[in-house]
Amino acid sequence: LNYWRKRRSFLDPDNPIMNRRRLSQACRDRLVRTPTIIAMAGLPARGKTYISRKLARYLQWIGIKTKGKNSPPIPTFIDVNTYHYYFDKNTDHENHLRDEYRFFNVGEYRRAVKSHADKNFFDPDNAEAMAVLNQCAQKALEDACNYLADEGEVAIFDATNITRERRRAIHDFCTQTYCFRVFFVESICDSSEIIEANIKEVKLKSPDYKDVAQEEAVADFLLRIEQYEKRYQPIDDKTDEKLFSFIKIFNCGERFLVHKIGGHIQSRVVYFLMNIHVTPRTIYLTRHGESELNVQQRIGGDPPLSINGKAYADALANYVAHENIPDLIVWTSQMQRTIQSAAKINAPKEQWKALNEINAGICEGLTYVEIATRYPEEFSARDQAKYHYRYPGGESYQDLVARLEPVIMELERAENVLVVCHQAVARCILAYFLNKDAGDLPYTKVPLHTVIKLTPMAYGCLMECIPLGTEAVNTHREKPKNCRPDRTVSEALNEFLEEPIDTNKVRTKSEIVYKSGGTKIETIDIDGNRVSDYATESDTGFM
Ligand code: ADP
Ligand code: FDP
Ligand code: F6P
Repeated sequence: LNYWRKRRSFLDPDNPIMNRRRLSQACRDRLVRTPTIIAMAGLPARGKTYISRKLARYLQWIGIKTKGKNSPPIPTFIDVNTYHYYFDKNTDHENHLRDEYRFFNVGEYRRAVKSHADKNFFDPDNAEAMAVLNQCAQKALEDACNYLADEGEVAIFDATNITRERRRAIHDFCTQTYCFRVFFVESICDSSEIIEANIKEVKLKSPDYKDVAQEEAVADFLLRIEQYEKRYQPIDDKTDEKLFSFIKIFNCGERFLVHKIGGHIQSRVVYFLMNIHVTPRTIYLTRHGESELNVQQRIGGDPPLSINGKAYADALANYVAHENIPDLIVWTSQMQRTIQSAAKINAPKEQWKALNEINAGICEGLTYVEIATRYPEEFSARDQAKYHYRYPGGESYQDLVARLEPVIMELERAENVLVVCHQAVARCILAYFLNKDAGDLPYTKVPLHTVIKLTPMAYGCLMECIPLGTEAVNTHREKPKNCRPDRTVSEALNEFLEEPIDTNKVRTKSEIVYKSGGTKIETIDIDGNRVSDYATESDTGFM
């Protein structure tokens, strides 16, 4: 990626980037992994931030880097004269927590300078305010480009970008100062009901309207939109904007206009944007009931349900009947244990091969103790990089995510769905909805006999865990402290064995019976603690 790095040596004629820049645009566009700036466009309250968040989450999940380890910290203060950003050391921790920040939202940059802005701040005749807005946009774009020059593959630049002049500046900066691609996503909406609902759902919670009464805030935001309307020039392919790559989304996906799509990333983005919707719905996720191999702590295989597992199948059918979910569809894998778990549910069912459990290759049917004994190097290699580790003859979590992408796309298109799947598969699906990193994903606790209810919200996902009150073993294995590849077999085993090695006796510390807390519906985390009702993507308590 050094290749894309510029600026410092931008004026150096020997700089290979300059040479690359001399390559024709056509040649550059044929490169598959050219970093891409996705620039949003549209009036306020048109879902730009919603789309940015969702897109960033999707791209990150499919393995396209849309944020770095060092995501841009949010400045606490900007001196608009010197154009210096100040970062309060005390907020480092907070900034770290905001590592979920996977796109560059100009509103955040602006709020760092002017925390509360009313309609007057957005008046096009307010030259001082316009200068601040432009500087914030410029700084956010520079940060986005620096992120791409460093390590990112996609950076999402979330601003209104409503004038042709601004879009031209973005395009030229990204393609000429850097060698990036630019893709505009414009959201257009003329439904006053949608706009008012959007304002009520998200804008009233903005720091801009802290301590402002609801009615006053809605009225002010509508006037803010009017200020923007004075300058608004939609993307126009009758002007020189015909050279740009863009998608226009009309009224929440009622209609699309797609123009000059360039490359792999843009076509995936377009496909994703054409599948998402904003209709309220709930996704129910559960693992199958306890299986006969779960009882023996063996992984994989295609076993039937245990006695406890059958009780869960009854409890699940009962739960679904009581929830009264409109037009529910049930998806299972093609393995016995999920099909049996869903058998008694009164709803249409579909089997997906893509939902089958991770294939553990040569380790299928073994206990973790047996794997550690027979294949100690494999065992520790897995815990060193569990997401990327591929079982010999089997799969990795990364493979699983690729296999599950069509399922996620269908989940985006669907309304109420119950997915009955497996431990590793459920972790991948949860990682998508809860924005989990690849490092955390394979260790997410997803207990048996628990329904996880996911309700997508404007900027996140509400998660509720509902244990259905039937006992099951715990199949979760913690990451060992010592994952060195050179550790001995006995070190590997003693790390998680309760008693001295006796490979005939299949008993590990993780073989603790998980007792669920009755049938009362409550929002809890896996350790039994209550979590807040609104679980944002980063604040789910679900680890
Ligand atoms: P903006 O960033 O454009 O000011 P937000 O993203 O903050 O707007 O608005 C969020 C709201 O937009 C959510 O309530 C969401 O349901 C809604 N929304 C999502 N997609 C669209 C769309 N394509 N058009 C209009 N509204 C949308
Ligand atoms: P946001 O909704 O993200 O808060 O309301 C429009 C707004 O963003 C303002 O808050 C922000 O100052 C502005 O957009 C930034 O974008 P522009 O510079 O493109 O107007
Ligand atoms: O133990 C149940 C199970 O679904 C196995 O079939 C599968 O191999 C395993 O969980 C996945 O969990 P982990 O990746 O933590 O081994």
